[in-house]
Amino acid sequence: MTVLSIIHGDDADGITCGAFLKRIKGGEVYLANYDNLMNALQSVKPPVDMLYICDLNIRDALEPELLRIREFANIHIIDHHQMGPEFMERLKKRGITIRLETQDCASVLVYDTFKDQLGQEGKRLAAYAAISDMFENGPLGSQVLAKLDRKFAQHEAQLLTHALSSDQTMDFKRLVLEELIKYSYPHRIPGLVEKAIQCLEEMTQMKELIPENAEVKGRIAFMESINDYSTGGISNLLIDTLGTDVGISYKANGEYYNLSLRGEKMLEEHLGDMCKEIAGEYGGFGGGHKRACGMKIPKEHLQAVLDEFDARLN
Ligand SMILES: [Mn+2]
Repeated sequence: MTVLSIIHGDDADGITCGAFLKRIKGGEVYLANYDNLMNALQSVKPPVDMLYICDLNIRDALEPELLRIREFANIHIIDHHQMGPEFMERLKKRGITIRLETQDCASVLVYDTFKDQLGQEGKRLAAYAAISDMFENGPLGSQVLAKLDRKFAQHEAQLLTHALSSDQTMDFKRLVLEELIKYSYPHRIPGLVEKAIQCLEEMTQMKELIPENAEVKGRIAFMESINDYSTGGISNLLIDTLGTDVGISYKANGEYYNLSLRGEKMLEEHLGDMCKEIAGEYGGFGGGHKRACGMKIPKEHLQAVLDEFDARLN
């Protein structure tokens, strides 16, 4: 059997999925993200005959690629990103297995699927991912955390979160993956603590830049990403700094804009569904969770898309 795992390589949840799958199934781990998932799938060729896909937004447009791969490989999707019900049905009919639960993070779902093989220490890593992804109150996540020393798990998890947010180089993400495969404690991963502290300083500096660079319209704060700061990070800090219900940050990427949206804890609207809908209307794609999601749209539609959020949320 030749196994390949395509996982979300940008954050602790995705990388933990990769570490779990590597431990149990061996094979290669491909660190993908929402942007290059199509390329990742296009690169899958025999002799791969077992493909896992985790913590990625599997959208309808990827269907032809999945069916191409299905000709020579079994495909298992374990995820917590929303997928269309009809799309899922079509994939299942072709023998693709899907475990999709939106109330827990992907690593907790992978852990739950293989818990006999991953053991008690695997639970510790699943907890880091749940905390990092803010799914620690999920039906399975809360069980995973129940018997752990909560503050210890939280601190390790946030070191991991912050280090990955400050260093998104492939070298560092690969290092984290290799260490998590060994069930290392995050604070013992070389350089990780320093990167985590650096992230706190970068967050502080970003907060100091927000008042003069952001625009507030009713419940939403908007800001174009400046320097290399992640759009998701800025969106969170917009809410944190300005007290709005929603933060939207955007960054040019070739002919497109990438947008990240974040919502405050009590937000009633489902931003992920909104992203999916609006992106579709403007020739892009998007989606995600209720309070954390994103989209990619052709450059010329940026203002129209921002106005659309303004109209829907204000
Ligand atoms: Mn996730």
